[in-house]
Amino acid sequence: MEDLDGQNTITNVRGVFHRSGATNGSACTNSGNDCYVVTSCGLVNDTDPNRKVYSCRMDLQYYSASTDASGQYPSNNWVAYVEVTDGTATGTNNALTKEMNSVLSLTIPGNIEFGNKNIGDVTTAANNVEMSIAQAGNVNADVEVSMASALTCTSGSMARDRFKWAVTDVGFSSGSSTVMTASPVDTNLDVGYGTDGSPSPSKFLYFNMSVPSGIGGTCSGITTLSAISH
Ligand SMILES: [Ca+2]
Ligand SMILES: [Ca+2]
Ligand SMILES: [Ca+2]
Ligand SMILES: [Ca+2]
Repeated sequence: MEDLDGQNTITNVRGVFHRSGATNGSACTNSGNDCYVVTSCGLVNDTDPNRKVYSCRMDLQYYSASTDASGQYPSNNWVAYVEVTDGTATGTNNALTKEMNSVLSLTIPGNIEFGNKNIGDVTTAANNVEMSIAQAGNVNADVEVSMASALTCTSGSMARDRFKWAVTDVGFSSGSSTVMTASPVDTNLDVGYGTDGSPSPSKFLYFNMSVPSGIGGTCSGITTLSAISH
């Protein structure tokens, strides 16, 4: 920035990066969701005696509100506001705008472990597998579930329809449990947006199984879970 009566008369630069709809705009209160304030940015003299170079570092949170077309606030954008204070005159300011991109990301555990089971066992709400899936981006997200093939056991195999998923804590026999399919199905899990108080809200996905006869040993297979926009 430039001040025509000399770089030394520039006393402070305040930087704010905020969502255009944030409460109080450029006078907003610090929040990882929609407002980042640096009250005194770094100032370095330029070789030009009328100029100083400023830097306002802001470490953005992954849950910063998205404002692009598929974001949380598509009609908003983000405003980079810079206010310069001079020892002898009222501060001046300038602002630039930018969209905050949507980042689709969930933390999904790597394993579904049923543990030891006997032939004929059918899981219930009391012993199903409860998988916690947490927000890791800034998009309201669902999970798609699929199982490409049967599970292979030490002897025999377990067909896909021996496994079900649910978004509520119910057993295999419940009407709210859905049989695994080869093609991905939207669970509509609805993992919400993070906030300062709860940066990674999570939801549970429940897995149930019914153990057939004619198998033995250890069974394993691949269930695919993918994050999609809600
Ligand atoms: Ca001045
Ligand atoms: Ca926008
Ligand atoms: Ca349970
Ligand atoms: Ca959906």
